[in-house]
Amino acid sequence: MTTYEVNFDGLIGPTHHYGGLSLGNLASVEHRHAASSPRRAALQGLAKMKRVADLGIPQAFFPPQPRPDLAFLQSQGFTGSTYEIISTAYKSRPDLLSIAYSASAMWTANAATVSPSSDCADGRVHFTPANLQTMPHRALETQPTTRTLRAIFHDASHFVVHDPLPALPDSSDEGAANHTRFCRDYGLPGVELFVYGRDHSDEQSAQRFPARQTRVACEEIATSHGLCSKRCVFARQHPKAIDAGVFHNDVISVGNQSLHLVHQYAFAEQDRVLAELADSFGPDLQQVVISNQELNLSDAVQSYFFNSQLISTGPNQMLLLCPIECSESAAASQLVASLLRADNPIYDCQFVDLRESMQNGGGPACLRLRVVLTEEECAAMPSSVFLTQQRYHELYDWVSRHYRERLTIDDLAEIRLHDEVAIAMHELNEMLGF
Ligand code: SUG
Repeated sequence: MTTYEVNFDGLIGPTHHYGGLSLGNLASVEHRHAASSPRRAALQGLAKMKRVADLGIPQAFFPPQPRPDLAFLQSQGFTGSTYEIISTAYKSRPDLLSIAYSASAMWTANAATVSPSSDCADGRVHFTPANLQTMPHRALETQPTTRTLRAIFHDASHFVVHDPLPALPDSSDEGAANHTRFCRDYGLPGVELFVYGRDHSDEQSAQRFPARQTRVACEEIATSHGLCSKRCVFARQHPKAIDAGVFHNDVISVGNQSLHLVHQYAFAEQDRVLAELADSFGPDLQQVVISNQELNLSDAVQSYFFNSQLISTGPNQMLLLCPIECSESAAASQLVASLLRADNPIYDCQFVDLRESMQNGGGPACLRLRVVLTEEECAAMPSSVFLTQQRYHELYDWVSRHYRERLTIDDLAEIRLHDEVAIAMHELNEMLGF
């Protein structure tokens, strides 16, 4: 039976803006309160999805979450009509209004951790929605994401959608952005790498920026998914990397099937981690360590090279879908050229313009959740989640008609924006039949 890696991208929402909400994410802080273009953002995201779909890779999407989250503003003490809540929040706490309007659910690599059925003891696909408890704007995503996953993966004979871990600092979880699966073929059992930034017994934790994932969270997920302990590796992020702006592991390491591209400073005790992975997987795991000399941490974070999508297009054939920023960085371009020359499965590199998302710290890989599914499991999901040619055109048209070309923090105060978004979301729900 054929097994696919299905990419679920987040359809970028109509309130995409630059709130400067993520400490430790350099791009988010740098673009704080700059004007965004929700329309351009969504069309860039759609173009990326189409490009992957056109390669013959199954491409699906999650709709944007309802915004603003009025319940969040009410929980912060704002009362009255919708208009009163929005206008008083804008005057007294614009930061909270920005949180309530955040479109951050677009970065679906943070939606959940997913283990394919071939890795799990009960032969079902397991999902744990991420609690995203470190950042208040991201924590708002967890419940709607859980509902979306349960709606799509509703067939209990194939899928288990767990409750998110408790929203406590000790079980802080950021989903697939800190999880990589290696396998010889998608349908065969794999080795799952879980990456965390904080541990109880950690003395050398990162100093400057928050470490968003804990070891406990990783272990609990591996256990509840029923993974074989011999096929799990746990690794702590290098504190130096976190402090250089590597707030998720997918900013410093990327893996697909039996290829792992990893920066020299991705992990603390890197030699031990790579040896454990090789032991668990077998000698045919190809580990390509990129030295700090080839691409220093600052260039890795600026170019987001490691946030490229490494896509299998055939047996032992991979395409690297890089952010366009990599073509503008001398070090990243040289690295791409040398990878293309070297003996590895990468035969092509394409650049994709996702600048609107990148300016908030989200590259190609942040925008997608990888879900490995057999044909039978695929057939157990509603087909409306897939991006067909027709759906692409419908969504393109929907975005073009409803999204603003420009959005600033001050615009969030307008009740007109609230109403426009409500109309757009209503039309989307009708179109998708959700
Ligand atoms: O959590 N940015 C996101 C970017 C997530 C990237 N995802 C992965 N690496 N997988 C974050 O920091 C910025 C929002 C703002 O500032 O308005 C933000 O949430």
